[in-house]
Amino acid sequence: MTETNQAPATGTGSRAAGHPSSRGRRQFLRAGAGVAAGAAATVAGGAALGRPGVAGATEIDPGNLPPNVPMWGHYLGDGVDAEPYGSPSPHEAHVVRRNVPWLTATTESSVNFTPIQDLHGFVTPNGLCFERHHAGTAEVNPAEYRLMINGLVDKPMIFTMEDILRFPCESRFYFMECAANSGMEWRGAQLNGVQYTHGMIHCVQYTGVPLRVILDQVGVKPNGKWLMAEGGDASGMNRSIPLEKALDDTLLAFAMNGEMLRPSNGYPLRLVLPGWEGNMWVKWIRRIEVGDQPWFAREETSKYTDLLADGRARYFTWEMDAKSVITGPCPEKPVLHKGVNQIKGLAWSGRGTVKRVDVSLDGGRNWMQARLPDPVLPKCLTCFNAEFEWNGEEVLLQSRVIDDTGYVQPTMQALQKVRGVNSIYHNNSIQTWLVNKTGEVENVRLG
Ligand SMILES: Nc1nc2c(c(=O)[nH]1)N[C@H]1C(S)=C(S)[C@@H](COP(=O)(O)O)O[C@H]1N2
Ligand SMILES: [Mo]
Repeated sequence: MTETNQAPATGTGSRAAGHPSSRGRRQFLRAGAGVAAGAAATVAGGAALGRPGVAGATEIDPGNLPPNVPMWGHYLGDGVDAEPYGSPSPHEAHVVRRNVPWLTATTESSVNFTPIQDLHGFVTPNGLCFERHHAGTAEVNPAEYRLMINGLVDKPMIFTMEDILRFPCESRFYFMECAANSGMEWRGAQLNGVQYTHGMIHCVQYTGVPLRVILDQVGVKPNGKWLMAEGGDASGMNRSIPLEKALDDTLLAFAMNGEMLRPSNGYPLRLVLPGWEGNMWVKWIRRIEVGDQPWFAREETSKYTDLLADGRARYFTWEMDAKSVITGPCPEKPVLHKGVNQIKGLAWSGRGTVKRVDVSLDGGRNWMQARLPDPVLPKCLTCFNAEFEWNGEEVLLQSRVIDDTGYVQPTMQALQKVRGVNSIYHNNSIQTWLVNKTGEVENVRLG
């Protein structure tokens, strides 16, 4: 799975010679085939039906077709209270978080991925938000929960959940991306699915108390310039945070999408650092210490630093640079019919607001501007869409975001000039999907 395969015929020989302009651009590496099996099966299923446009419809009972009344119209359904906490239709059972078993040795120190190919709009449902734990999910009893604030403060304090809930709160939509999202793709196309290449991201509406409100209670001393946020899980994961960010838009969040946080996302209280790398969003937060310099904790020295092309390591890469990806078509969502097809995707920027998204059908030579349906919010996932006409030819799909700072999402080649190939974190390069002649979609690397 970690090997890449050189595409055998494409880009060389007589076919490419017939299209001299495309030579060179059409050299690419294909992703390993392991994860692709599911996608391939979907294509085969769709094709076997011989009815373009009815993707996913497997068996249709002719007795159910209009003007007949389908089975479910013949009897009383479940009443209210059948399910006090609702769940999705059993027909949506494929829309789940997934992990990559070979990636980590245990599930307690691991990650799973949001199925972004199956989501609509920019909000991630709570049960589908990817999880990243260093020591599993802490089972916190909110009645016994305490948040301590100490260090360079006038009055060290300990807060209960009841205390926290007495302060004025705010509700805001933010994306959170793990710095390791797309981290497996640095040396070439690896994982054949957008869930795996880009699924370490979620976007929910957080409700919480601005951290500045709580810091006001304890009074930060004039020499207090840094905070150390510490988790209450068995990993005690901690990160240094500059005071300016804490006083700006940082939240101590207790709710996501209208209900209390899920245990795996930090119940009952987590840090929300809009636009910044997921690792800093300390879950089950138990302590904040105020100091006059950063702590250089494990997660900001041995981990979450970026080895550059010149061999030096860059630390404190807080902001998540602008990034976008097409979530359909993608390896999990093949092109099922000729004619007009929809392109949909997600774009985001940790430095501000998405300004424009362009889409290419030819691997980045020509670009067309995608639509950005409302709302376009800062530090939040932004949907984009466009149409393309498919006539059965190969297409190299790409998207490229530009944010309101003027930053343009780079190609992998441009990124590697600065970052080399030994990076893990902060890969925000342009993704290429090859739509081949059967309509199947593959993760490929141009170059
Ligand atoms: N206490 C604690 N906080 C933590 C972690 C952890 O393991 N323990 N993981 C971090 C990492 S690396 C990420 S990407 C995010 C994941 O948040 P999520 O599980 O809500 O997606 O939480 C961060 N906060
Ligand atoms: Mo992370």
